[in-house]
Amino acid sequence: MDNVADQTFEGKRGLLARLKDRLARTRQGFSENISALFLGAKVIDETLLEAIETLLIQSDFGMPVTLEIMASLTQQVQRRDLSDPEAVKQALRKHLIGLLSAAARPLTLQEDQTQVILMVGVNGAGKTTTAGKLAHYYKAQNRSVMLAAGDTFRAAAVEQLKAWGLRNEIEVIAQHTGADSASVIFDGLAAAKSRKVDVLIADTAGRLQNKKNLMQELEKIVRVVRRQDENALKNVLLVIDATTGQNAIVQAKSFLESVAVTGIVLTKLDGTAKGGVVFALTEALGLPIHFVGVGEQLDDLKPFDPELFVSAILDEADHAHV
Ligand SMILES: Nc1nc2c(ncn2[C@@H]2O[C@H](COP(=O)(O)OP(=O)(O)OP(=O)(O)O)[C@@H](O)[C@H]2O)c(=O)[nH]1
Ligand SMILES: [Mg+2]
Repeated sequence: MDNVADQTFEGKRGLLARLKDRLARTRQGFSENISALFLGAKVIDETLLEAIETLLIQSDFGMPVTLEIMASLTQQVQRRDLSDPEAVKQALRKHLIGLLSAAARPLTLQEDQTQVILMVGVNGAGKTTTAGKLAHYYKAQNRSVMLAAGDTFRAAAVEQLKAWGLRNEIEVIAQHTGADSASVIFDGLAAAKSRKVDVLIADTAGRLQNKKNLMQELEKIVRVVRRQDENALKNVLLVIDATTGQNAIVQAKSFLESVAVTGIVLTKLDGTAKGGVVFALTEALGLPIHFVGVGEQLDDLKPFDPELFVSAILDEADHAHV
């Protein structure tokens, strides 16, 4: 079932139930602890606030975000705006949604021309898988999609992307291993334009001989595509593996130095107990989070929805707030 259909069919309640299911690890790491903490607390005191702070740090929210949240909660407690632990939980919820709201932005496609979505990121982050899932996402919205196998370095990369092409029943433009990556994507865009395809999703390598080579290759791809059609490349998506925690931020910054990244896809949220990394990334990079990956199947890519996400990690009942 596709995203668009299941949003209208199941409604937000069903989506929350499914997201909570996929975020089971974060629920064990963060949600269950926070639920227990609020259930156990009778009054607001230092112990409660310190326990929240510890949990935020353990869940990879990062120091800047943790300190900001704690300052806000403490201030509200001192002003006597919050009367009981439940009010603290609601204030936390509101604050968390606020932190993410600016970052949640759907990835919109132009109507009138073929456009390229370039996937970049370190090896193993989930670029190829996300390219396959994105193709499914846009096909479900009745957009025509092609894939370009821009990872010409890793031996099995082309076959892996072709498998996603088969699954989606769409064309994959590819050359042999060792071919010039920019030329594959150039061919892909030429083919996509001549067939009036809406979107060409271009995979790239996550590792070359060294980091400098990789960055030069990505710069060349951007240069070549822009020269071919200056309006085609509106989206360069940095794919980040959520399970790498705070390391993800360091890696992301090194990409931002070379490539004009426009947004983030955060993968493997189903595999981490530390969903707090979403907040740390938002604060550190200031880039929109377009999608989150919550599994390895075709429909395991979801547009990022802060309210659903916060409800899922605060382990709220499925009927609450949605
Ligand atoms: N559980 C889970 N696994 C994922 C997700 N996204 C990707 N994976 C898995 O992560 C592994 C690496 O994914 P790839 O798509 O091959 O990563 P890549 O960035 O293309 O890696 P390179 O081609 O080596 O640069 C695969 O086993 C994927 O199935 C996700 O959202 N959840
Ligand atoms: Mg790959």
